[in-house]
Amino acid sequence: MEKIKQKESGRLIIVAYRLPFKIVREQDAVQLFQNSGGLVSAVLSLVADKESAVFDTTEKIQWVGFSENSREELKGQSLANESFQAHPVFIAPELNEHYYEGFCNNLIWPLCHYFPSLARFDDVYFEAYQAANQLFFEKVAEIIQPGDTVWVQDYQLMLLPGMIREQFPDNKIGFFFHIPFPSFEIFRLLPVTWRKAILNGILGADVAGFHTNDYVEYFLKAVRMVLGHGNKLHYVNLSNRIVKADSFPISIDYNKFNNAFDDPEVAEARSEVRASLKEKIIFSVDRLDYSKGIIHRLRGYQRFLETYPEWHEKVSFMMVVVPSRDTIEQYQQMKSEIDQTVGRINADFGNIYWQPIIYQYRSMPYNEMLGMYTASDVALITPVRDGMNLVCKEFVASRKDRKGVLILSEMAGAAAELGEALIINPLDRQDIADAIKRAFEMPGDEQTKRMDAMRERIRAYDVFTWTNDFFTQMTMLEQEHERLRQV
Ligand code: GDG
Repeated sequence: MEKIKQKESGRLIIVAYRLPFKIVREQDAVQLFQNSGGLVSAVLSLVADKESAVFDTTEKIQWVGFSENSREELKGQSLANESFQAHPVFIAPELNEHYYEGFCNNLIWPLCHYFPSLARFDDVYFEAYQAANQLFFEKVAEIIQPGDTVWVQDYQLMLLPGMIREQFPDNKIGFFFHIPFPSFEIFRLLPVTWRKAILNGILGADVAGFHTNDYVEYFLKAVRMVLGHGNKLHYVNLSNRIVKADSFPISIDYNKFNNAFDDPEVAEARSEVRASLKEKIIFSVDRLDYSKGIIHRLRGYQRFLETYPEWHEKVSFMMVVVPSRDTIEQYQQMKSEIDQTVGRINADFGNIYWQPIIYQYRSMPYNEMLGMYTASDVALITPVRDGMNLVCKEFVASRKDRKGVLILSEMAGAAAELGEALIINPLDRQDIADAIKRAFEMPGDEQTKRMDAMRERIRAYDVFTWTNDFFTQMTMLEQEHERLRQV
């Protein structure tokens, strides 16, 4: 993609639920530990290189996010490093409980991941959602200047673009939705006033971004059905403005993962994994969540062991589950079901020489995770629903040796881009079992051919292209507005 020529004049303000660094209070001072997540590095690229930078490189990126520290703890402290100036939003614990745990994680998350039976509809949640979005708005209002561009992130802040637009109609506003936007039959389960507020909120942006074309279509249909605003292709015509809804498939730092293959620590971890496991290695890593399809994956693996006994004692499945929300009963139950299923499979099929599943409930250091990515024959990624899924892209990018097979759920946003993977239905255990067998038997040159195609696609559309693409669309839309004003 061609780099955007016209520089944005003002500063960039990111608004996300989380700040770009963890703040640790130490006696009189604070220490800032910058996150290494995708969004942080993507956003940094917008100001990194003066030649190609999209925003004013003399200004820090302004970042508005929820503070886990109290107002008193942060009083008088500078919350800036060389790249970011943080603006903490303080949300009282009870409000945050209803807003973040309640509306966001007990309602929007299950609905958008097609688990309506887990969704809790509670008026208190929606009131808290409005109140919390208002707190983020007040922080933005304190710092925004003419010419600034605001980029609002994700389902925790769907009302915010509308709030900003109302008070600051001339600033450019972007919005990006990181989880699946659901089909209309699911979206319409939301109470009428809530769904209107959500759509009007998102439409406050100039450009609303989603991972896939399907999500864009679902969003546009919801806008038509709920608000009655028609669209021409990706453009929604409001009385005084045009909003563009488009797909921007988030990606990763391809070079970082590709280069990791040669890192001595990664190479050492790779050798250790290979030496300690059987001849064929499968891995998976995900947060503990019902959307990730962990139980279905285990059932698929069990079916593989039942159907193809010739692979017994020759395969190790390394399954890492990263602890998440395990103080909530539903997650505890899920964890016990996973523990029991792993135990049963190991007991039924294993012997003193062979443990079919090596299961860890912890997060892994980066180098160890890369050792596992690069040592494995198969990445088994089976979410029952996932906005994008970055692990599969990281696996592919890390395979500088051009070997390995990706088995990927058709329900992950990434499946739209990675058609050379073995695409499976995560609810179909036989489909998973057959895909594992096929992966194990796949000739090396076929693995390389598939890997090359996927690697090239991720290389060409990495996370830096993703951000650049988004802001190119913002600029193009502004030019389109100019043209329409002159007609
Ligand atoms: C949302 C959407 C969408 C995981 N375990 C460890 C570890 N990780 C890192 C991975 C990867 C990231 O966490 C997880 O990425 P996902 O894409 O699965 O994302 P979510 O956090 O669920 O977030 C998702 C994403 O937003 C982006 O828009 O793709 O669909 O749900 O980067 O590497 N990293 C380390 N140890 C671990 O144990 N070091």
